Amino acid sequence: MLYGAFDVGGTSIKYGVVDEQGSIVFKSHMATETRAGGPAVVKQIKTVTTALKDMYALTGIAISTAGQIDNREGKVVHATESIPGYTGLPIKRELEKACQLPVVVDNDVNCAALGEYWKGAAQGTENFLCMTLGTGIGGSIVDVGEIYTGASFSAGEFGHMTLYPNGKSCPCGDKGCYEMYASSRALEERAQEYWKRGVSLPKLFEEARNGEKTAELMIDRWVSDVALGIKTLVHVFNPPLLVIGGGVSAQGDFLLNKVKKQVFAHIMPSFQRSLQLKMAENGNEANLQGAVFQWIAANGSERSF
Ligand code: BMX
Ligand code: ZN
Repeated sequence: MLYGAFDVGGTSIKYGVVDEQGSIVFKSHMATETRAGGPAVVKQIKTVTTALKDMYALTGIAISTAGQIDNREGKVVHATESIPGYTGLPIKRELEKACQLPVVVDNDVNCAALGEYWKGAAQGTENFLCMTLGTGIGGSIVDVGEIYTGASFSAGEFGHMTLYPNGKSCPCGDKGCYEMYASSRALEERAQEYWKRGVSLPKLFEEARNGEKTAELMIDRWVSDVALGIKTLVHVFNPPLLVIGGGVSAQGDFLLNKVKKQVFAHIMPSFQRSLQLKMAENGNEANLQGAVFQWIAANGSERSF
C-alpha cells in the first residue's frame, strides 16, 4: 500500500510517497508559500497530490503540519503568524473533496514523535517527549504509545514556554518565547547578526568541529538556551526519554554531548538517573512516516513493524 505524505513547516514543504512499512519510496520538497497565506499552502498540497496520484496508486494522504491540529476533523485549530491565515482551515475536508482519497492530518511534531517511535530513536519506549528545533520549536507528549492531545488538540507547544520575560516578539503574539532563542532559525539569526551574512548551519557546525572558536561559542550559547527549555520539560514530565529532532539532529553526538552537559548541569539528581536524551534518527523522514502511522491508526489497516 502506498500513501502520499506531506510535512508542512514554516519554511519548506517536504513530501513523498511512503509504503505501509514506513519506507520512503519517493521524496522531494518545495518552499512553503507562507507569504501568500494558509489557503495558498493548502493549494500547494492539492497540486502535488494530483501529480502524485498520476504517478502512484495511492491509498490515502497523510499530512504532518505545523500548527495545532484537530486530528479527527483534520482542521487547523490554531496556527501562529508563521503561517498567516492558516487558523481554521479544514485541510482534510478540502483535500478529500479535491483528491477523492482519505486524508489524515496531525501536528508536525506529533508525527515526528510517532515516526521515531515506529522506526527510530524511540522504538520500544512507550512514554517520551519529542522536541524539534526548526523554524520554530514544536513538541509532542507520547503517553503509552499515543499522543497526549490536551483539551483542544493543542498540547505540547513547547516553543511557547517563556524563556526571557519581555524578550523578542514571537509569531504567537507573546514575547520571550523559547522558540525565539532556541530554534535552529534562532541560531541562524545569531550567526547572521554576527557575521553580517547568511551562514548555513551545517557550515557553522563544521567550523566549530574544526576548532573555530567563535562558531563554537555561538553554538554553546544557543545550546544553553536549548537546555533551559529542556530543564523545565524534564522537571514537569520526568520523562524516561526526550528525543531532539529537526535538521540539527544530523549533528549527532557533537551536539548531543553539548546539550547533555548543559541539561545535566541544571536538573536534580533524581531526574538525572532516569533520563535519556537522544537525537532523532530519521530526520525529516520521521514526519512523513509518523503522518502515515496516524493515517493507518485512523483507518484501521495493517501497519507492519
Ligand atoms: C510553532 C507552531 C507549532 C509547530 C512549531 C514547529 C504554528 C504554525 N507553528 O511553534 O505548531 O509545531 O512551530 O514548526 O503554529 P516548524 O515550522 O519549525 O516546523
Ligand atoms: Zn510564542
